[in-house]
Amino acid sequence: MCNQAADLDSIACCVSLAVSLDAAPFVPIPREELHLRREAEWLLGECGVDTASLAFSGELDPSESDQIILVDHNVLPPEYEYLAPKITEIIDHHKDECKLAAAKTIVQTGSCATLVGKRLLESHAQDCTALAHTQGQGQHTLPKNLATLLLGAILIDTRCLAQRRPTTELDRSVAAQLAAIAGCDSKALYAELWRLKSDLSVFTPGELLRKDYKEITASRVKCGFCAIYGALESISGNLMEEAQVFRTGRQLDHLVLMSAYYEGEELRKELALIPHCSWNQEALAYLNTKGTQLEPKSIIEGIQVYNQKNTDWSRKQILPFIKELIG
Ligand SMILES: [Mn+2]
Repeated sequence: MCNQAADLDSIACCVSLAVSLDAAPFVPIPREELHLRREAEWLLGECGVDTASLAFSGELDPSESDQIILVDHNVLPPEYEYLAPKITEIIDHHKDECKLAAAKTIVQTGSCATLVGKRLLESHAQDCTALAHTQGQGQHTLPKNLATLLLGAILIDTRCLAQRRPTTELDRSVAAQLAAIAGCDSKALYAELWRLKSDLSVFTPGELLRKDYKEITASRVKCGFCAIYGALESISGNLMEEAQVFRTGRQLDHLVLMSAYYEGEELRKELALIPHCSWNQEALAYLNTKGTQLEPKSIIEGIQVYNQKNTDWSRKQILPFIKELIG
């Protein structure tokens, strides 16, 4: 089961693990929203994964499974909390906030696909050794399409292994092993994935908000986080008005918009809080004490947009801070 944002990392981990274990990959978003994740949809196609083989929300009752493995998250979203007794294993790279009794592999790597890739490379290597013993032959490696799928996720999450944080040595070593199996040009694969991910021109503001979304609840305060891969100013249409509609529709107390984009070679990040309210100052001050380095940048439709000077941090770091604040 992948996380509620169902980004490429999450989907790649879920699909490759499910194929390897002969299990059902569960993607907890509506099927019609997969097309918003163009890079994921494209890479699945390139890797020969038929999206008909994936189960989306409403298509499968995960509680009917005896065993569920969580990938790319370690806390169940509120609507899936009832699955807690079924969770047998967790593979994740987010901050460990897990209260579930399950086998855990939680390591803060750049991409969860690194951890799933490591697992699958090891299990296939064991199969290979077993085969060599019984049959005295055979290189039994991870299938090329799964290696490509996982490699694509690592490249997107680590900006082609170039970003200082969160890229780790483990990301580099697993990516190198996967690239050798995939036999593709990592730079070209990354360029195409990034192009698809950052081309926002094909989406309405409402779609951009739904494209990469996570939600938390703490002390009955509900807060949503939209990740957007482009400068907020560059988005045509009434983004902030749509964000207000989105917030009201999901009954959120707060909505955080986080954007990331390149200006030439420079990575830029922005953050905006919706609605405009007194809580915002408290949140900004708290985030800045943690090192987020937010500075006023511009005002869009009456909403203050902040420049996030600490570009090493993404939603993975910011979300737990907000959870601490409201919890
Ligand atoms: Mn991830």
